[in-house]
Amino acid sequence: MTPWAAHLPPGLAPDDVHLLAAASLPGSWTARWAADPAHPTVHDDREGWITADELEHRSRAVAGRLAHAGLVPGERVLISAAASVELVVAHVAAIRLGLVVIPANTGYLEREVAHIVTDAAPSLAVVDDEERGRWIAAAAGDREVLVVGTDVAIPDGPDPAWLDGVGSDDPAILAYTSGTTGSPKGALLSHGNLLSSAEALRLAWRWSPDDRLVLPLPLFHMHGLGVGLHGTLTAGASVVLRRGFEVADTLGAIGEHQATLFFGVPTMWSRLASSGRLDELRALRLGVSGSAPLAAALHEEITAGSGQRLIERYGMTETVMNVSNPYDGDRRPGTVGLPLPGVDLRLAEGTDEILLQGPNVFSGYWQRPEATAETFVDGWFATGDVGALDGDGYLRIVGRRKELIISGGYNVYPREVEDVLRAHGDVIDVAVVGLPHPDWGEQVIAVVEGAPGPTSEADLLALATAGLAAYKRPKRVVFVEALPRNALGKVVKGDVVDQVR
Ligand code: MCA
Ligand code: AMP
Repeated sequence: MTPWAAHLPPGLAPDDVHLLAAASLPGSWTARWAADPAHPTVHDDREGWITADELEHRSRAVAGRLAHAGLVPGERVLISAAASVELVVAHVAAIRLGLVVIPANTGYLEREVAHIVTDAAPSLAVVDDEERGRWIAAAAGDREVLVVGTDVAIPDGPDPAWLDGVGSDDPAILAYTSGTTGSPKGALLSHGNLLSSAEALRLAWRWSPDDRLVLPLPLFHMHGLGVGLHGTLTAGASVVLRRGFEVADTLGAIGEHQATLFFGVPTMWSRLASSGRLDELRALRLGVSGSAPLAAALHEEITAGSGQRLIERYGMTETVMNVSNPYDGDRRPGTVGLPLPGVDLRLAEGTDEILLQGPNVFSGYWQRPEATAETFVDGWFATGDVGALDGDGYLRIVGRRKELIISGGYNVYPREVEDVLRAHGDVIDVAVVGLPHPDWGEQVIAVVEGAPGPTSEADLLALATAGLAAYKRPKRVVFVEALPRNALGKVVKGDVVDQVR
């Protein structure tokens, strides 16, 4: 039996599943808009609801302006803004035009933004902050980059001839991630990658036009964008955007809009559980957790307090969504479930590293053939995560081969933080590690070899504040006489954790 058959709605067989039938994201979305033009589609607090028809017309108009400004398919557009209807319209316009969207975290500082601009050479930037716009223009240097606000207030133009003309192999999103090693690289995802994953989730989670998602996740990472927004548009459903997560705001929106769906990272679920207001989630049809491990005890606490049996799932920037607990059948705490429709999964011999194949798996890193070659083993994508399968095929993530800290659902690469801190004169060497933490899941800690001066800790934190987005900054600095090293002189991170735990 196909391992993912367990995800399919009753009456549907694997042979009936055609994840790429619509060919591209616009192929899927425009069919939904035409089928029900009056459907309330996207909501924010400034504009209220816009219908499917309004989204179609507004994104068409913005696509006309972008084409009039000279943008052609394949050119990159960097988008960095808080969630809003305007942002969604700009994103959808770029996707319909065949532009490649680079979603960038709004918390990035100049160094982080400049790296992306230099690497990806975007022709257009959509930002909601003037300073970020100036950083982008400065990093672009002599190469011209058009910087606009989320309203894309530039002259109108006619409908471009190539509107909605992309196919499944055409690139859609360039998402920056450090991958298993090295400096941030752009993972290039095609329309087929994103569409197949959104379709798989639509089937597996029974996502229907009647669903209403409350979404406090940012739209600059795959969880909010590839799952929350694209999933909504592919299902012809409705999404209520929030500008961030806060317990009272989220619960208020869920109640006011009679939401049926809520997706969050474990830190959000843990804050909801601590609020004592889990009961307010009772009317949801489905709650989902992902991006970082959800503790089995928290999973059970949520079930007891809300009646919701959460679905935990596993995804990655490079592959969108891979594995999920099933909608029908056992949702097992401590596991991420079974491969999603279309996904093949196996564990590497000897290391148990999770390997993936499927229409959701990206084709490579932007202009990094070597990094791309390293991450594919005999045609399988090596995730850097280590897994174990139980007798029923449920996957448990038991470790990571890559050096990565996941704090509140955001990825922090120790090497990047270490490089920023090494600039300080008191630092002989530094190891950045993640320690277990009740709110963040893992907390970023810098362990410094060197003799501390009177202002060392404050100086180091100031360096971090100047060079790193807030979520990457160490929450604590610990000085040690010597970092633990192996016979080759290499710092042993596991021993560093034991040293400061
Ligand atoms: C904010 N801070 C953080 C984090 N977020 N520090 C560490 N880790 C974080 N995740 C900083 C703030 O800037 C602030 O710093 C201080 O910590 C306290 O902030 P607080 O108000 O508590 O934070 P918040 O604004 O409430 O944010 C917490 C959050 C947020 C809502 C959990 O981090 C968040 O939205 N996380 C989700 C990220 C996400 O979308 N991940 C999906 C990646 P200061 O005091 O200096 O100002 S996609 C992915 O992983 C794959 C594909 C997948 O499987 O989904
Ligand atoms: P990103 O690079 O932001 O796409 O993060 C992907 C990584 O998040 C994966 O490689 C996993 O290490 C981790 N991850 C995502 N979902 C889960 C989950 N449910 N449990 C444990 N780790 C997860």
